Amino acid sequence: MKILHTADWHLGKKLHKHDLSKDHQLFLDWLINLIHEQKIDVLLISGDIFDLANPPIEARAMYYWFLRQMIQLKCKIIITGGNHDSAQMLDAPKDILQLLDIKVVGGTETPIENEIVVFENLVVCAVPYLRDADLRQAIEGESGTSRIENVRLGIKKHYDTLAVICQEKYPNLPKIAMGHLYANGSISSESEREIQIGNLASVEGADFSPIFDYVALGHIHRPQIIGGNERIRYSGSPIPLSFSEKNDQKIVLILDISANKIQEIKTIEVPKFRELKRISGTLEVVKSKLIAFQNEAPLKSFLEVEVVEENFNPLIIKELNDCISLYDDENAIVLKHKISFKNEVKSSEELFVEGENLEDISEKSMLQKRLEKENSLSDEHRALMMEAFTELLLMVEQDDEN
Ligand SMILES: [Mn+2]
Repeated sequence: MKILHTADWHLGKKLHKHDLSKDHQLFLDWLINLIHEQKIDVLLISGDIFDLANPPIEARAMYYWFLRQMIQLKCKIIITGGNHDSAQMLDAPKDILQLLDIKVVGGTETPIENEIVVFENLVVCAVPYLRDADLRQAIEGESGTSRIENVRLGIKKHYDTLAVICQEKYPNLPKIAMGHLYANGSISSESEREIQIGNLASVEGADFSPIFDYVALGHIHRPQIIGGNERIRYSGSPIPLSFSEKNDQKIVLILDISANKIQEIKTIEVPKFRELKRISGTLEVVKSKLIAFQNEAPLKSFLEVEVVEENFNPLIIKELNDCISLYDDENAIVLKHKISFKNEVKSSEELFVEGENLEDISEKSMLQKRLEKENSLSDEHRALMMEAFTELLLMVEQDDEN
């Protein structure tokens, strides 16, 4: 039996206001072909199908188009909700999708047994992103030493409960757990939203019961193994979702199971449908690089332009802005640009370098910069304010999703 693990598609995602639907379409065409060629039996998508709780119509249409193509391939599909997905939105069509052999677990199920999917000789614990309320419920009556510890305990308890049920009911079958969470030691990029109290409440690889033969994780966009344990993995996102991922090799994973054991875990590279590149230098250098730029991928490249000049000169800023707005090339699109001057005298009040976009600054780094200016605050106070702010941020984001 062959199982394909992927996650973090983020359908509907825009990168600096630029639509990624062509990237997603090319990925899905490629994936359908791969599933067909490799005769995949089960497809696991570990959360963040959509980028937004209320995704645009085009993204929803693409999702259903994909599921429609999959029906012909007779591949079992298991989809779980991520922190970007609305659990209710994903779950809305679940009953009709179930009839088509597509299992959707947008949010936690009651009873918890409903998260267990048995398909031929395989058991899958389809655990979605566990929200604060789910975790509070999980550890009712018992608690750790801090809120951070409680989150970790809540997550561990959820998996342990499933592990006990699976072991009792299906002692000899291979078992896979899905999850959308922040695991300790994982290396994130810039496109994940912080979860679990600002990533403080991380789950350890060792928190997953050894009865799980494989843990198919989502949330972190770089593919990686957790805690040196080959059986606990993030597949990462199939397409780059931020410039920080421009050099990452994107992958999907294929597990080969026979004799009720995982025999092999294969990494399949996703082709690069679009290049993300940074072009930097003085204005003259950048201009000539832009003219000479050659594209090697099917879609136009996305460029990040960074001009560094010696001395402050407003005319250079204007010239750069004109150059960017007039740049119309069949090879590339400039998504963002900025300029800085090495010898610029900055006023102490100035928080941002010239040309830095507001959308590039996270809410937390904004507060960080503000707190740095408060000389009367102790480090402890600063840390407390940051923690409270992180919690508020999480509440606002979760509210957005519902
Ligand atoms: Mn994600």
